Amino acid sequence: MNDKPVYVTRPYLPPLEELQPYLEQIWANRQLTNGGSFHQQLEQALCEYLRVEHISLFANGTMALVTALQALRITGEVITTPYSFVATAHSLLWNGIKPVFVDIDPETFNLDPAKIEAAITPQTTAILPVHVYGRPCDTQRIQAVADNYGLKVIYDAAHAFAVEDEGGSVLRHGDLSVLSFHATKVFTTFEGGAIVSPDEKTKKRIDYLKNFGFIDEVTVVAPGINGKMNEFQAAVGLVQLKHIDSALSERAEVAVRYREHLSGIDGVHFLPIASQGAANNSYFPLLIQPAYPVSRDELYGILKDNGISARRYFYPLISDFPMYRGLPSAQRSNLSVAAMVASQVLCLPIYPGLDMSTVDRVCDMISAAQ
Ligand code: T4K
Repeated sequence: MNDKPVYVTRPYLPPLEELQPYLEQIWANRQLTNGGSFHQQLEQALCEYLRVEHISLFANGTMALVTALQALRITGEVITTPYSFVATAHSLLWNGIKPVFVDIDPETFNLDPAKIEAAITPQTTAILPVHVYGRPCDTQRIQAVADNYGLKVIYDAAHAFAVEDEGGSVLRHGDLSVLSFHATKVFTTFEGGAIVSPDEKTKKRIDYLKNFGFIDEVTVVAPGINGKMNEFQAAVGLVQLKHIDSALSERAEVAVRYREHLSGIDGVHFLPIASQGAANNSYFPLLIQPAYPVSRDELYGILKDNGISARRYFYPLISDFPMYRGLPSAQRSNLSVAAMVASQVLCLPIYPGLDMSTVDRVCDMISAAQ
């Protein structure tokens, strides 16, 4: 057994000396937060890199989700996916909104657009889909349903940094998109997040909502919150951004290696290769199906015993947690695809700096269980 633990992800950290000048500037200026110069620079740099018009930075992705719902004054019921990190649905509860779970598509693991319509009631005001693993939702079909019923669409794009489709950034879809820059994400500011807005007016509303509702020294126009990203986080982001392309290509190399070594194993299924740009390899999920000789949980245990920390993202389903399972839409019969995927999924280690010999070792363990 190799004694160095292998995690499902590790943050890419740029050389420390690259951060030094930024820290010196913070120490000299003593502007630590509240929209300082690094905050402004990072908003600008991310707009350029992601090719979007308006970005508002946040302290973390969850606060960004909660604020996005506030910004669009969403109330009543919101249709969402059970197959995500729990923060997606928690952001609804924090706004006093009832989540309505709809099943996922068996090919993409994203919200199934064909099943949304049946879940709409007079109380429905919005759809909150997730680009799971950074793979784009069927944005056209979701928008068509939303337009038909006058619903807003907020994308939880926590996994979808730098993901594009034929028309450009996937973040341009819907009314708002929300990113996470947590330590486990492709692009990180330690903790952090952002909302992408389509216009200046919406961005302004979001910006005052994240700063207690202040629009000037003496005027508060809404019951805002403190959701601001600080200058240290923004500095980390500016340095990170210089390395993001190589970090993304290192991830892509790991994904290619897994596909080469794991294809053809009975009972091991992976998502199809996305077209170029339409995936950031933020995760490498497998489905461990009945044809595989041991169960998903047994394989998880075998890897763990050998120092490999694969993760069952996203098991349990959000709808199985105590604060959700009493909802009518949380019933298993309503979410059979999601339940099946959650029982079979295993995300393998993938991150920049993961060496190929470790990737091969993981593949050998998966092959050996045959
Ligand atoms: N929406 C979606 C779809 C999301 O996936 C998330 C977050 C959100 C919204 C909310 O965004 P934030 O508010 O978090 O910005 C992690 C993350 O905490 C969470 O950010 C993420 N999704 C979720 C999918 O994963 P855990 O509990 O699995 O993380 P943890 O601490 O077990 O870390 C996983 C592995 O990462 C560790 O085994 C080692 C490595 N790691 C982790 C940290 C924190 C490091 O190497 N360094 C680190 O600092 O939730």
